[in-house]
Amino acid sequence: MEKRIIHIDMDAFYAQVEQYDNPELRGKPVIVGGRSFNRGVVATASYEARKYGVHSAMPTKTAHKLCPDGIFVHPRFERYKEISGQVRDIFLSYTDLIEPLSLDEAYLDITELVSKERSSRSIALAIQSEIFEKTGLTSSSGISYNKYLAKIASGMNKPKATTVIDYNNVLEILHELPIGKFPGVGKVTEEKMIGMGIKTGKDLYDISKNDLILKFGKRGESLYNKARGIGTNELTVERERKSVGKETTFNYDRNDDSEILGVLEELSAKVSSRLLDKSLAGKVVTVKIKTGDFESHSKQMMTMDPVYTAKDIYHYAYNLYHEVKEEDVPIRLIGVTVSALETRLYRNMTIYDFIM
Ligand code: TTP
Ligand code: MG
Repeated sequence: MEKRIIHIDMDAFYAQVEQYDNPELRGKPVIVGGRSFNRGVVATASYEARKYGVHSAMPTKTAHKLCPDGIFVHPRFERYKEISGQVRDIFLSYTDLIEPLSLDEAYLDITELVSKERSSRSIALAIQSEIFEKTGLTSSSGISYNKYLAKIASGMNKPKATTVIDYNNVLEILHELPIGKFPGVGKVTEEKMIGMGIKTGKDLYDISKNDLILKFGKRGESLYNKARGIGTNELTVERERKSVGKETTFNYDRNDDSEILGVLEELSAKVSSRLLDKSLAGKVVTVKIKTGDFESHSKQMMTMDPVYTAKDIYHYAYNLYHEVKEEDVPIRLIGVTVSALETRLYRNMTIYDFIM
């Protein structure tokens, strides 16, 4: 069966996070990596710095030479992980069929979400704009009928792009693609291929399967397929979820209990509907807040019985909120999570349904 796979990849991920967190870096050549002049290596560079030829894995020393006015920043992995988690939660609100490849990229199988009214492109755009709304960061996506084509597509028009590869344009795109842009063709293979006169997808396409197997061993067949748009569409999906949570970041600090509790009630309802979807219930409720100066605090509580209704989750969240929120300390973020999950045997029914 034909599938719709999206590959999403954040634009200049580490550098964009640094620019988002430090507005004075926006629009400037930012180079994230080891700052040691002699031993440092560039992790990534903002698009402004890329204009000078700076790129990932380049020695910091070379980057200094190419871009003397570059702003060199040390990576903050915890922060990148945090944002990666936020992006993951957005993905999960669309589908469970997610295969993360690294902190900043993942495959999503959205086959089931596509309909006459909702194209795969519009789903990708919706996910990207939600990522932008919630994290302030731009991403690029590629859509196709298998994984490696989706990945090629997401890299084609970066940054801020949404690109589709389909049966009608696949060969044209692959023929023109530089050989090094084929997933799985690393630096070493790329050089070997260029040495053999294989510079583009078309050059690869023109070689027989036997010749490829002779020259590249086991990988020959996969290369033969890659030149033709043939590849797997099966995602290696993550393990079961261990918790379901939702959070909201306010656009200004808030201190009004009734206002915040209104949001907490909405978040509880969202967590509930996700648990209902999955026939799950959980025995631990956690409320997390972040104060105006970004201190995180959380409190959790075991429930009497596994909870999943909005009313029950909010009941615990309400009490936890009053334990964790300090008077006169405004907050920036509030979240509620249900964990220690178990499967409910009777889908969407409570014990009361049986009594009545
Ligand atoms: P990439 O997605 O390869 O690169 P990018 O997000 O910086 O830029 P773009 O996708 O727009 O081309 O990698 C994601 C992050 O992984 C990157 O921000 C930094 C880190 N990284 C390294 O630390 N070393 C590397 O060699 C590469 C390629 C990435
Ligand atoms: Mg990226």
